[in-house]
Amino acid sequence: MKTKVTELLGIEYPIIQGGMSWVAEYHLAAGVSEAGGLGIIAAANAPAEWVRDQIQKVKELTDKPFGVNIMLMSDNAEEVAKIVVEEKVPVVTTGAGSPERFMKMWKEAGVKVIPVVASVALAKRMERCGADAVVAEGTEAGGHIGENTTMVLVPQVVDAVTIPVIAAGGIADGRGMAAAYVLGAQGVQIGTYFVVVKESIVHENYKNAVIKAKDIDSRVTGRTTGHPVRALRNQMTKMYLEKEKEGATLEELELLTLGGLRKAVVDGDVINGSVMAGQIAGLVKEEMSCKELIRKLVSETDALIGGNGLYE
Ligand code: TUI
Repeated sequence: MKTKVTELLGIEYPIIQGGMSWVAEYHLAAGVSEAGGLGIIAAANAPAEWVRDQIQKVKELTDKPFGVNIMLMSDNAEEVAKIVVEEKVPVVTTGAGSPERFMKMWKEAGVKVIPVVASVALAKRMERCGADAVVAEGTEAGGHIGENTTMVLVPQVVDAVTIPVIAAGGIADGRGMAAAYVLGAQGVQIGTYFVVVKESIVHENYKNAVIKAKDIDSRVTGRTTGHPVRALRNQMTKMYLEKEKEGATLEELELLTLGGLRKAVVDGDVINGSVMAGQIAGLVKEEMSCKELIRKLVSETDALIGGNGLYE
């Protein structure tokens, strides 16, 4: 399954793992890379030295390419941006902002840069400042999201840039992956399904919540604050949405989500925590290894669209 994305990154299959805060640590990243995709460590809001340690641990487990995701709203994004260069990380993905300020440093160091974008405008800006590819992430995705759906965003980004486009948001099987190709993407980024794989260290309660979730079980909090976040509905999302409707202050709302992702991922508190997941959670039915999942995605996609020249 050779595409411009597999060539660019030196990987076997054009499947990259989402940079999920707290979830995307070295066991998962190494598992995805060893299975022929691109594993990602999420720096999120973690201390920079934790990120360095995670990078070194991935290198011990695999010789294959991997990446680090930098959450641009984080206070220590710059420190992590430098660590990526020092540790010779082959690929960086970014989220929740524009990585323009780090681009020159990364390009000079030979780091491949793949910003995650939720709009055509940002995709164009990223191409202009030297991005190697973009992930076009639809609002179906989990976590911090934009407004456009994947169906709408991907073909418009494909038309607007000449660099390869990787589709994200709502993809969890070969049908979604084949659809992404038909829309013009040359790879996919998958988050929600990787939450429940065997290599994922996420608390069992979180995995079970994703596996049990139905199509209508996610909610978007924070639309009024300008930071919309998709998570599975629970006591926290219910209270948050009620308070948002009542016009609560930013401080009041933040109290509800403070440390919420850690609560869910580490402590397994899926009632008060933030159980971030995409709308496609309804399609995620069982826990399997990274290898099994990637093999399943590739064989399903091949059966649908293999051999017709779309993977070029
Ligand atoms: O970044 C994501 N998903 C995320 S980040 C995140 S961290 C977090 N943790 C706890 C609470 C809240 C957030 C969780 N999920 N996806 C990529 C993405 N980027 N989606 C949307 C965007 C985006 C939005 C606006 C990128 C740029 C942007 O504007 C930038 C500009 O300057 O125009």
